[in-house]
Amino acid sequence: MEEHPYSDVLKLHRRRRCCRPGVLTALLALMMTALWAGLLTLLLLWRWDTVQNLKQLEDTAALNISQVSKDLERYKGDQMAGRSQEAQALQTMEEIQAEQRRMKDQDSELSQDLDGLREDLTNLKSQGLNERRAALTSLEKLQEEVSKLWVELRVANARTPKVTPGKMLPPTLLTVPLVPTTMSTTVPATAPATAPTLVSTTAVPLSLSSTPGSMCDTCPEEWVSFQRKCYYFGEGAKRWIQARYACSDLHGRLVSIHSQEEQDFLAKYVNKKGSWIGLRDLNIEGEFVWMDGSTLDYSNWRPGEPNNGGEGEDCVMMLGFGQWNDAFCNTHLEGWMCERLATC
Ligand code: MMA
Ligand code: CA
Repeated sequence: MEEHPYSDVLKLHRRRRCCRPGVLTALLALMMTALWAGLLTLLLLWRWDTVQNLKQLEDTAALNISQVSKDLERYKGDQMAGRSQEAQALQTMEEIQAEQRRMKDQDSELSQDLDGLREDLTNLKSQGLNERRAALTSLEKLQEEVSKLWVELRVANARTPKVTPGKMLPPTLLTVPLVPTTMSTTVPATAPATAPTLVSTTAVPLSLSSTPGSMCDTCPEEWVSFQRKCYYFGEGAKRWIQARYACSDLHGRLVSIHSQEEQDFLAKYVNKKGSWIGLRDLNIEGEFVWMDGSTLDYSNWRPGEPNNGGEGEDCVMMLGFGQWNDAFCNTHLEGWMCERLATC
């Protein structure tokens, strides 16, 4: 407890009046002591306050440090988790890549298998085609034989007039399956008594000299009848050989032209950009032969043709206006003309 300074002075004053100088000095000393004590107390208080503040600061700092270290740990934990996730993602990616590689391998294996299968299919197809062609050729030969026999039969019938014309040909022969066009159904009026010698090629020319008075003009659907033959006017880009096969697939063959009338009739149906016909000079240059083996007894060449131009021209086309031109056999022509014999 501090005393009011004025009270001390008053007391001093009173004591001055009442007391001696020794007492005054003592009083002064006391006062000084009290003053110092007060100051000391103040100092101590200030120091205590400071210490308290410091302590508080220390606590806060410690708290902050622990908070920061906790955050740091959490951050570290997060980082670790991130890293492990990253590693996991990397692993997954590697797995996906490996899977992709495996799939690629499988894919290439599959495409190889597919190529193999395709090749097999092509082989099978060409084998089938070859077999079919071989069968067709045999059939043509067979029909040639039948035709010979038929001629012989007709000759024999001519010698024995008892046989009536209706019974001369079994109906089955008139409707020989597949290729009736290749049949020579009659003997020419000037036929010798013995069987005539037929062309040595497998092809048999169409003979139109049928029984006098008979109406042989029956054609399959989409075929046009003209003078006892049926004609099919194919459309669609084809090389000469493809046109030939297209006709044989339709049980016919590329046309042979033997008269101006036939030429005029065909010219009405020719493709405007040209159509393949059954004439070519493949074996001997300049020696044109009809595919049915018949002789070249009529022609309608464009002036200047055949000229065997360019890389060589061995196949004959009818130009859009009817005249003929020898052309490169691999040219794709839009038109091709087939024929077969009309049935009676
Ligand atoms: C074409 C081709 C030949 C033909 C000539 C006529 C350029 O070649 O069609 O076959 O002989 O034309 O000019
Ligand atoms: Ca030509």
